[in-house]
Amino acid sequence: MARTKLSDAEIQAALADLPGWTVQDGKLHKVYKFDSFAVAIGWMVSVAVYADKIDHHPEWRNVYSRVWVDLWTHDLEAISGRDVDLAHRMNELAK
Ligand code: H2B
Repeated sequence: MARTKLSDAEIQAALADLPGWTVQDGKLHKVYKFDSFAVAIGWMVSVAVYADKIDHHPEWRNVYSRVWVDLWTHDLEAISGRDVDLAHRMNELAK
């Protein structure tokens, strides 16, 4: 999807297909819980490789086996299709 601002309706439609994701403070938000720190970091590295490839980078915070993620497009100060793409990839890589 393009890096263009999504409408509220488009965001709600996208969330229906993104288990665990919500909108919080205007950003796509999810907290991932993994089996260990090593698994969490491994997932973050996999996500980081993809994020850099598509030039779209997450805001996130790791504590032990949890990762708090906020996705939004700072160039637009909005949620865009690229955030939805990255959220899908994060869920896929967490399976
Ligand atoms: N990541 C996110 N999440 N939002 C952006 O607006 C953004 C980005 N812009 N990664 C990119 C980098 C931009 O700064 C570069 C120049 O393409």
